Amino acid sequence: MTEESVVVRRDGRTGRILLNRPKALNALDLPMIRACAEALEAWRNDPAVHAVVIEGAGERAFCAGGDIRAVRSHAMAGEIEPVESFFAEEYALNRAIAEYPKPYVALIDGICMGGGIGVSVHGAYRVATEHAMFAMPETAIGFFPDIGATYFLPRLPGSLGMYLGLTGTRVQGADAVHAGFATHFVPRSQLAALSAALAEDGVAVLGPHAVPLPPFALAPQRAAIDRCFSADSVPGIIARLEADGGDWAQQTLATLRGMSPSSLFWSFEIIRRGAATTLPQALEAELLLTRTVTQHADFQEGVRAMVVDKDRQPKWQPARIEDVKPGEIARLLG
Ligand code: QUE
Repeated sequence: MTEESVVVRRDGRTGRILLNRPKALNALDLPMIRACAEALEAWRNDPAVHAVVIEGAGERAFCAGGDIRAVRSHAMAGEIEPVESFFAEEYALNRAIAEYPKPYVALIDGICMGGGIGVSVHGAYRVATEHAMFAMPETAIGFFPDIGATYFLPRLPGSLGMYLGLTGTRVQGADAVHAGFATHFVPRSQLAALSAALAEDGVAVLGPHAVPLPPFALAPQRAAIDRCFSADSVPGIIARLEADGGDWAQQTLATLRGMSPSSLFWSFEIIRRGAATTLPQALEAELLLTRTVTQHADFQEGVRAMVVDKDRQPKWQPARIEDVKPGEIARLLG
């Protein structure tokens, strides 16, 4: 017997979507994306469904991302069609969530990265527990922050989004509300009660279940983040971090120097452009970039090193930020 990778059901006034591939940290593959999209369409005009609630199975993850391993295999085999379908349908789902006419609530109690952010952050309500962990770590695999991240990252406070998108820094628990990933902070111990209350009474119960936020852990770095990550290029960011010279700046430099240099450039550029576009335009630009980036050596090497072989020793080409040719990046972005 095979378990369903997405469990769709009605619960009181809510439609429920359970991402149910806990051994793969609920990472989204194409059948899961289609199941989510179909559920949303079925409930769109169903008067019995007042709100949609999405959650992840298991203790560890809401959703760790997309099935990037399959994307790499297809890309390396020259199979363009399944790669295109995966991203096109994933981004269409992200847009459908943003434009959904009913309240959409994500309950995030664990890892939420990449594609997991795509099926949560565009909804009206995102509940984070103290175990929630948000990150956009794509520069570590030679990819870029997609799923509409090029729209929402530039809309986070100051240059926080550029910082989080280039470094992949993790944002945990209540910090997710401070940063703008989540809207409500609810303790894990209260999540089952909240879930039941949502089914009974709808989204009005969210506020009363939320608890006050502790201070933002990134508050001490906010000024330096804005100063360094508002530079007008990747080399400009590097120069400002080098000029800063403090502990945070040195750690951030070391992090950036581990990422795909090419990926830093194309991610910087598409996040910068996303500040001035609509979400549909941002998703369209992301889809265009997937076509070239999935053919790039750094994407294939990055997924190999971080997801397939897990040696965490990617060999980037070029290996140094200083050796990236801006003209080649511009060509990839079209
Ligand atoms: C950086 C990433 C991803 C990653 C690891 C990184 C990513 C992604 C996955 C992932 C996680 C669990 C799975 C899976 C893929 O890992 O985007 O198939 O089961 O989706 O260091 O960007």
